[in-house]
Amino acid sequence: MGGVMGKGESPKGSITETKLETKMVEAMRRRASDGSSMKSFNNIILKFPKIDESLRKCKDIFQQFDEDANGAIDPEELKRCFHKLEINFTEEEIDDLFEACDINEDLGMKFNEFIVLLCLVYLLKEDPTAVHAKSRMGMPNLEATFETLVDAFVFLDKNKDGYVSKSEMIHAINETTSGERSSGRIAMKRFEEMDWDKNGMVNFKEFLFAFTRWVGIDDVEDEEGEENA
Ligand SMILES: [Ca+2]
Ligand SMILES: [Ca+2]
Ligand SMILES: [Ca+2]
Repeated sequence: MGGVMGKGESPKGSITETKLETKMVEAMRRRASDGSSMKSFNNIILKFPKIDESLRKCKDIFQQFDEDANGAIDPEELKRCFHKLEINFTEEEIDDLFEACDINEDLGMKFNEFIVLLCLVYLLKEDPTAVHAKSRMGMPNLEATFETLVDAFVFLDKNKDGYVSKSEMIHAINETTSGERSSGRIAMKRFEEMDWDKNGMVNFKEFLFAFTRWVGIDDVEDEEGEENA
């Protein structure tokens, strides 16, 4: 194994850092200083069903803000959504978020894109100078789920630089799956899925998109009837 953790792992240069990504990484580093309540990789896996359930409930919120019911939230709908949720982001910030989460570049937030966007808002909205408020966005249940996702990321990001590197992922896996090679292989495969630009580092946005795929959120495409799980 060539890659020992150290200076060489700095993401600078290998990642085109946008303003938004810089903010995201900074917010994650601040949050990381509070530590993680996760004790193991397994701990995260065990939380999947609950996270899945909570995110699916978010479909109501999505539909509420998809005013013309075309299955996507366009930039104007998003601005009204932020206004309604009292999320005081500037136009530029909203545009940046939209662009960052519009993965298929169709100028609309599909359900999975919207969830990632809201979770990034949750992370970014944290004001370190403010007294800890009960709720940042007025959606306590959903925010608890977002907190779990942030917490999981912080657990994986051992050196607290705001990115999960391949070696951190290996570390997390080795720590917990004593001898279980197959689950380690699966986890590595998942890491590779997360790491879109293949630079060996995964940021929180990539992590979230991967997560929506794992729990199957991205399969939820404007289905008509109710799903009976
Ligand atoms: Ca719409
Ligand atoms: Ca889109
Ligand atoms: Ca890291």
